[in-house]
Amino acid sequence: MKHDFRGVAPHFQIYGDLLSAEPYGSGHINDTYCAVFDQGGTRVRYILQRINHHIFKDPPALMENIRRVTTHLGEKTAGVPERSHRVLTLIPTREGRSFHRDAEGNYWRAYIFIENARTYDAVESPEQAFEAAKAFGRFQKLLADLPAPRLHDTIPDFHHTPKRFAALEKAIEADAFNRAKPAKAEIQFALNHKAITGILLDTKLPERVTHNDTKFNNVMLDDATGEGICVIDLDTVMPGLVLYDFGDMIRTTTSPAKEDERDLAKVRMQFPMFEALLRGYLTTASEFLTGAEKQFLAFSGILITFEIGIRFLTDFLAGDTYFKIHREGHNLDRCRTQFKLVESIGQQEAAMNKLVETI
Ligand code: ADP
Ligand code: GN1
Ligand code: MG
Repeated sequence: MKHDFRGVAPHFQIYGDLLSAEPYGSGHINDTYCAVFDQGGTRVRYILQRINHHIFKDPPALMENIRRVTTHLGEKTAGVPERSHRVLTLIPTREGRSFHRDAEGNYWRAYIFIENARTYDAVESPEQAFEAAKAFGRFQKLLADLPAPRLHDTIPDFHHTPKRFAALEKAIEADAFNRAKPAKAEIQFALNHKAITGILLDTKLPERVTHNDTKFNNVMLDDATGEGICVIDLDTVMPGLVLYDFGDMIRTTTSPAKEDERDLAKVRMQFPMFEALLRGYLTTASEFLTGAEKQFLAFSGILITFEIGIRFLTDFLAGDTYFKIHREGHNLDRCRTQFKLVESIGQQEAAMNKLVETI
């Protein structure tokens, strides 16, 4: 056991007896646990999370963002049935704070468990793509009037692709783990695409409150109806471009393969998934998107997939210190799927743009 997650639960305003607590989910960054409590004879689950403070350097600021965002979402959905199923709800500590700091300096938070819904690591149908995009679009819409001040940047320059590219160049040059050789083809692919990195930043696009990590397994789909019921993983909610969010939806919701699939023949952008994604997103986002934003919707998929690809490649070259890995070469495998997908989206970009124009 890496952390005393059982010892953490009593610090939150959760009543009854702790029955069990086990690691949960497949995120790359935080440590997530499901804690089960007996409350008067009923088993109630909660989510406990240790924030990765090596990656998120200012957890109190991050939690201030999450508190503000979840409060705003809660207010905007007041009166909606099953609100705590549709919006993440933080459980305060016994002192009324949004996080608990343990003796080792770890930061913890607790959430109401969203029951009768689940996340998927790979998309299974166009309906799922539609629902995920609709939920993320609604999320952006509900946060459009978040009162000032500006949210904290929980990771500065998170989607600054040219800076991500510069970090890759540094890792290639250092080659600290002698891994440039096995990654030769991927490094070449990355270098060949350097010119696309600045395209969105060079275009004047509005800054909005965005999620910034809209991968498919960060939205919970209702088990019974399939509805995109709740957007989760709010650590990176901060000022950004909506295209970062839509790009990451294309990246994770149009290919049938998992992010770490080794059989690259399975990796491809499926047009019907893109169409469903676009239609789902526009049901909620069309009322605020500008013409310039619409113009880059398809391209955002190429850019964000490339950006995450170079981040995996950088981490592989630098010795796997950022993303959790579960096997040797895991980050290189992930990079390969991303680059294969960049090619596949690129081949269909013109048709994707045409579709955007017709909707
Ligand atoms: P990470 O930043 O590591 O990706 P997430 O916040 O996405 O962490 O949580 C990891 C997984 O835990 C999610 O993919 C989801 O399956 C599950 N999860 C997170 N929050 C909840 C919640 N409130 N209710 C139910 N499941 C959740
Ligand atoms: C990480 O936390 P998780 O697993 O949802 C990462 C994202 C990447 C994603 C790639 C804070 O997301 O930026 O796109 O992995 N989150 C952070 O799967 O770096
Ligand atoms: Mg996640």
